[in-house]
This record gives sequence, structure tokens and C-alpha cells, in this order.
Amino acid sequence: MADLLRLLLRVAEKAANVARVCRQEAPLFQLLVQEKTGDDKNKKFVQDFKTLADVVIQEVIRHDVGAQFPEMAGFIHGEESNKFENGLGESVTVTVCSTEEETAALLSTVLDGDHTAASLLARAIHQDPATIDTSTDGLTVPLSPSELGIWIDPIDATSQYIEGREEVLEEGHLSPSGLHCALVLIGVYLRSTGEPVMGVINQPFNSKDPAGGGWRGKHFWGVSCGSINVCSVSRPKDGAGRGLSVVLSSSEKQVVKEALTSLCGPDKLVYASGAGYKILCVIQGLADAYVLSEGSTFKWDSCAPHALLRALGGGVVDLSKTLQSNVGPQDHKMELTYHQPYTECKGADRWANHGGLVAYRDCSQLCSIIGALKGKL
Ligand code: 2IP
Ligand code: CA
Repeated sequence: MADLLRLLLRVAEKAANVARVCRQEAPLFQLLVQEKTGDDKNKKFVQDFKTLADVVIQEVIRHDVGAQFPEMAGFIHGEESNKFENGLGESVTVTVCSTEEETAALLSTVLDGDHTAASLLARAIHQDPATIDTSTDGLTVPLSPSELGIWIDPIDATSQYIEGREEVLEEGHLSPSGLHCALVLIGVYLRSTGEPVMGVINQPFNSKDPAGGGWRGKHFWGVSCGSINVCSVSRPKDGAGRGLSVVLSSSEKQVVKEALTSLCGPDKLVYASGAGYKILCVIQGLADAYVLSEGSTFKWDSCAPHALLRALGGGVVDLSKTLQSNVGPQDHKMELTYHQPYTECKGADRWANHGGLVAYRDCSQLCSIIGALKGKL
């Protein structure tokens, strides 16, 4: 299934391109950042353009994967539904058509006849992405498409994507908010066990071309299946004596912040936006762990980066399950899985990571964190 990895890298690059085009092309950008004001008849649509951008990206991925691997077509899930209502109250299902013109015509019905915006979006959808260096030569992945399912988060950290602040990234440093927190996440899991086995992360706004050529993206990938553990990011060096650093959501509970301050020291707690970006910080060694005590992330947020962490020898555990259990946190049963919904919940909540999570690279660090939080939540 190295073919699947190469396809996901290509399609994630196409998705990143759509995300960039929506910010770069004035007619699309205006829709993206437009405030809902007045009683415009397009009000419903206008406030939802960001959702349309998400839906379009998700459909591009679903379309391209389904076309090459038809066995996977019924098992490609995402954050968004592709049903849309336009300003006239008509319901439209957004799909990728076989030609750019047909896609433009369909998008135009959702965009209430804005042909310029529809054509720009359709062009980005049908354009082949630039070839990316994947360095996956020689990789064999012993999996077949009929065993696999996919979770897509078309744009994680949407609020940062819309706000669009441009931060200058310093090598080796985590930057808490800004466009670079927005990520395209595609995770692959085993249908039988729910284990994440492959992940692709594309960061559409990684660096700005100094010559004025716009934003350049960056991609990361990992495969973890049986004895095969390969990741495009090399395992960060263990900084013995450096102290444990933890990244948190700024809305994290005080009790968690206090317990972790006692464990790590106050200057080792850092805050960042985006669930996917926080796990990416752990993957890159910009933080040692990400702790979240709320059930505010979903399978599409964690599946892809979880696969990369597994490939590096780490993982993502269910925090509340781990705190309640008598076996050690390193027990593999504590890891998040991706195949079964919470049947007692409705809508998106069926796929929430209800127990919170801890993303880690190193098991002994996970144990210290669990020890510090035990009895506190
Ligand atoms: C969100 C996004 C948020 C995150 C939340 C995710 O996904 O990543 O930033 O909250 O958990 O579900 P926080 O930044 O506080 O960790 P989306 O942007 O796709 O809705
Ligand atoms: Ca998300």
C-alpha cells in the first residue's frame, strides 16, 4: 500500500492548494473573511463559505482516493457533510465532477451564481498538484485497501486559517497561533482493530517565498504497521536533563495546568492552537507531550498525527481511561482507536475522543504525566 501513501501525499497537496487559493484569490478571500452583516439574502451562505472550502477539500480527497481504490469508497469519513443549502434554500450536494466546467457549474449553484468564485475553486480542484518529493521509494506496506478506512480533517484549526495571521517561524520553536497551525490531516486506520496505520499531514502555510511567490507548504507522513515503522520526521533526540515540556490548549482546566506545572515547571508548559498542530509539535520534538482533559477533539483530528507518533515509538492514549485503569499507561488498550462510534451519542459527538488524550513520544514521560494527573480529574 505504498501506492496509497503516495496518493494521499498527492491529494493532500492538492487540498493544501485549494486552501491557499481560497486565501490568495480576492473573490474567494472576500467570501472567506466576510462578516455576516445586514439581512443579505445570502447571509446563510456567506457565513458558511469556510465550511464550503472544508467540504470541497474533503470531497477532492474522497473523490481521488475512491477513484484509485474503489474498495475504500464506503470507508472514507470526514468532519463535514457534503450537503449544502444555498441562499434560495435549495439543498445541493457538493461533489467533484468529471470536468472542471461541470464542477464550476455545480459550485455556482451553492455560491448563489457567483461564477468567478466557482470557476476559481473548480480550477484549483482539477489542477494536478506540483510533484512533491516523497522519498517513499522501496517502501512496502503489507496492507490491502479492503482492510482500511480513512479519516479526513480538511482544515484543522479553521479559526487560525480564517484569521490568517502570518507568524515568522523560528527553527526549533513552537509558535502558538497563526496560519501555520492550519493543517490538512488524512489518517488511515485498520477496520478490524481501529489502529492508525498511516498518516499524512500537509501544512499549507509553512513558509513564505522570500521572492514574493506566495506560501509554500510542507508535508509529513508516517506508516506504522507490524514491524514497519517509518516516518518522514526523524525521532527527535532525547534531551536528557532538559526537562519535560507539555503543550496545552489555552482553554485547558486550571487543575491540569497546576498539576503539570508541579511536574514540569512553569516555563515548560506551552500553549498552541489546533489539535493537529499540537500533536505535530510532539512529532517534531517542539514539545514532549500534548495533554487534553476535555472531549473536544474528534477522530479526524487525531488519526493522522497518531500514526506518525506510533511510527516514532510513541502514541496517543485516552486520558480518562488511562487515569482509571490499574494497568500501566503503556498498555496498548489505552491507545485511541478509530473504527467504532459512541453509539449513545448523536452527530459529530459519536466520533469525539470523549476521554481527552495524551499524545507522547516516550512511554516513561507518559507515565510521569499520568502519575501527576492521577486523582486530580
Ligand atoms: C479544532 C481545532 C481547534 C481545537 C479543537 C479541534 O478543529 O483544532 O483548534 O481546539 O479541538 O477540534 P484547541 O485549539 O483549543 O485545541 P477544527 O478547527 O477543524 O474545528
Ligand atoms: Ca479539526
